[in-house]
Amino acid sequence: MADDLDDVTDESSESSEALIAVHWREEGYYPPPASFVAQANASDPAIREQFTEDKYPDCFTAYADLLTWYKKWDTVLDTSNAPFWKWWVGGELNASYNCVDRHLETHPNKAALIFVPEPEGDAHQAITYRELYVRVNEFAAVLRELGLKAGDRITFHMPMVPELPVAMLAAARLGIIHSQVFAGFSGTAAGHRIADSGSTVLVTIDGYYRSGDLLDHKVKADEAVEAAAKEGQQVDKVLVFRRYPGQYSAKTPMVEGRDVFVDDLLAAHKGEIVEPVALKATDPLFLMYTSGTTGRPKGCQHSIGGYLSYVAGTSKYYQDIHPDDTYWCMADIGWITGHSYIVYGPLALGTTSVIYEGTPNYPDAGRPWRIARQLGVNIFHTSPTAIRMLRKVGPDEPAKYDFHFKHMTTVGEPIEPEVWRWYYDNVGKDEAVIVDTWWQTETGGFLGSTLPAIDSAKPGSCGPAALGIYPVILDEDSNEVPAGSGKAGNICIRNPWPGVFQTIWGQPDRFVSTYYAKYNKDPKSTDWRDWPYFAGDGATQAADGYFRILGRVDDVINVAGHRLGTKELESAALTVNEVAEAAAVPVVDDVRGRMVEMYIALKPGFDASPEIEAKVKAAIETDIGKIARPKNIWIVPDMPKTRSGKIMRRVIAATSNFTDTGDITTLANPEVVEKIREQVQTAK
Ligand code: 6R9
Repeated sequence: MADDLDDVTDESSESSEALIAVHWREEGYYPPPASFVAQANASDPAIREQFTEDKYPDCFTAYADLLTWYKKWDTVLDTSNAPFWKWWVGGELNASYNCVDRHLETHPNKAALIFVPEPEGDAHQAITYRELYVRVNEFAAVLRELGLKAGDRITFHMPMVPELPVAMLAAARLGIIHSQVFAGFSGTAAGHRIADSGSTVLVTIDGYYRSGDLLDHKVKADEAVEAAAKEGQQVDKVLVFRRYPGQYSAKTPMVEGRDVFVDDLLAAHKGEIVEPVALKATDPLFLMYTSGTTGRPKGCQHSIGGYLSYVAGTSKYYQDIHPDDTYWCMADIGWITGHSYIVYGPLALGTTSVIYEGTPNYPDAGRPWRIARQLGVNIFHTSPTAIRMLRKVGPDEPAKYDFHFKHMTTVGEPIEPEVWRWYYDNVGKDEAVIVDTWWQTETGGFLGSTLPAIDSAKPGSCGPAALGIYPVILDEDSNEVPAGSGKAGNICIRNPWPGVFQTIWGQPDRFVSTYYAKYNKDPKSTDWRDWPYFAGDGATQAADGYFRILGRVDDVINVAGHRLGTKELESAALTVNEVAEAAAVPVVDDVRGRMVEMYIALKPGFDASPEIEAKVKAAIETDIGKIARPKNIWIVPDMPKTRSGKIMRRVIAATSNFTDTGDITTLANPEVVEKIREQVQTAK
């Protein structure tokens, strides 16, 4: 366990985002419009009383009852192997059945998914629940033929196309644990995740559109297989979906015996039915990799029963999803938001979920609003980065289109009150509520948010805790930081909830040390009260109980809502021969919220040059992907260090952000700070 304790040490907080948090003043309240309240799933404030601590954990049966079970649970929450919580023990269900089959009785011909390809001339494709049923069954038949069975892992490296949810639901039907890797990640990054999860099958696609370019995606699969092999994991089969038969895939090189086009395999399974397997509620549904302090990504393991009940419940009460809504979450299914709130939550509730292939501002900033108008979207869900971008490039665009949202969400990073108000006024047109939802890959679903018909929204704050979640802000000495004190601390959740991840795949000690060890005083305790969940975010709580999230307190940088580990970035930079030392720090950015700046010190005998910068950039793109591209790379004479030789990221971050470096007199080389400051700040 000790190995990974550095996930939460003081050194980690050296470069924390929370340190550079922008401090906003308290904002006014925005109550929900009466039209929204009149139709909301939860409009009676008494709902909170059903989730108070004295009714915990049984309160969550309201969420589990939204699902169809083969067998009901015997125990709501089993804490005997703390902090590896088990929800709905004894229960049996199938996620694919809950998201697909059961809706055939009530609305088989309603669209489950509407796929909007990026090229605007291409027609959108509505996939009804019945068609989804057929496609999921046929793909499940393919997976079964390959010999995959419950408990095996499968990796998807797929963009935003409907084949991805089909593949996820097909895997879930058989109990195969899926691990979807964001398509923007490099082949090498996918390879690490394949190896870590022990997948023998990779599912990919020939190509897809992104900002006007048709990207060759299959090439990444070849790199991924190679990278996985280097780590000792053999991939036996690569299944390739054809996005553009004829146009593109004719050129796709296929490795004999390993690579197969999915449509060739499907031909043998037309109309085949694969009965959903009754699985234990505590069995894993999927892995979702996220970045942490050490270079190795963490495969967050989510359960079938706990996770699905939590996303169904929060989709109902927080997203206010009704079966006849047209719901569009413009996130990517490669991230947890897409898993929970494009696929599993909305489909469990039997609504219509929109999948958009492209970027928000391609070909122009009116695209999202044209899609909303054309499809009659009434619930819209996106990130502050997308809102900032749309506001910047097309501030008046929304007014040009006749669309009407009743509900809008923001997720993934703090939203500035200015940006919030633009979203409210221009996109919501004074008709929509906004929920600012704070949560994480690890948490499965929302932790902090307003109940939209009950609580007023307050720009810049996510709101109070979600139903049945009891947060607390703790300082480094485990003291509670009181609400209204204006002080920040580490936000923790005092209790387990159904959506919480079960473990880090293959790294149970790291799971305990990263998330639970910091505030646990008795490692043997089986009482959940002894195991506060450490979220890794800095936060304050106002006197009204609303939380404001300030950013990460660990070595994670949240770029446009995507988590990047500083260690991952630094190890990539260190693969360049000339580089002696590397430090990644967060810098405030107008559009992306935060970006990465890399500081590099070279080995003796090398001089700074644009070529070395280019090599560092290329190394990061190869190892992680284009999303990790630094805003700036600074080749500096030396790194500011403590006497024990630790790089002082806090000092470097202050230089990048033009903030106060604090006391530097105890450094081993304080003189270098001034040199770096001059170099960087003059250049900016
Ligand atoms: C869902 C998701 C998690 C980290 C989290 C926090 C930041 C997420 C936020 C927010 C402020 C919000 N974060 N939602 N910060 N306000 N509404 O984003 O998961 O990719 O794991 O990121 O994102 O720092 O710890 P994930």
